[in-house]
Amino acid sequence: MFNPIPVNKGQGSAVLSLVSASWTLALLLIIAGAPALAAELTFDIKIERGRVPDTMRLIRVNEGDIVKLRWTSDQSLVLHLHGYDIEKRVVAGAVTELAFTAYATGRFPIHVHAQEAGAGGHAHEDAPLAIIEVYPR
Ligand SMILES: [Cu+2]
Repeated sequence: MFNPIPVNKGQGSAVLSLVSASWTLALLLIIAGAPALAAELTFDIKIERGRVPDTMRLIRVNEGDIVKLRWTSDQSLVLHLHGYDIEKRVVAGAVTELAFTAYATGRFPIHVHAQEAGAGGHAHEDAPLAIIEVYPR
């Protein structure tokens, strides 16, 4: 009579921990579900004499991703991400982060605006510095 009691206790707690483990797993799947769909992506991009290395000129992300572009440049300049219409001043030698959520799909060029350019100082006839491609999910 005294033997089955500790055995039962052991089985009971094993079942309980199994149940709580599957609940933990279910919760983890629910919590991880949303971030698994949208990634947070950081790109370090170096501008030298107004140019980005060819390997970094095309940036591919997916719709909904949180995109962080970390720029460094040997010259101070202003970046313009078209479509999203974000302008960022990059000061030579400092890291400047241009962050956005890729809610719109398509192909979006990043242009350099001369630092001293006023409201009308676009120079879009130049090839883009880099291109962001946002793919639909
Ligand atoms: Cu522009």
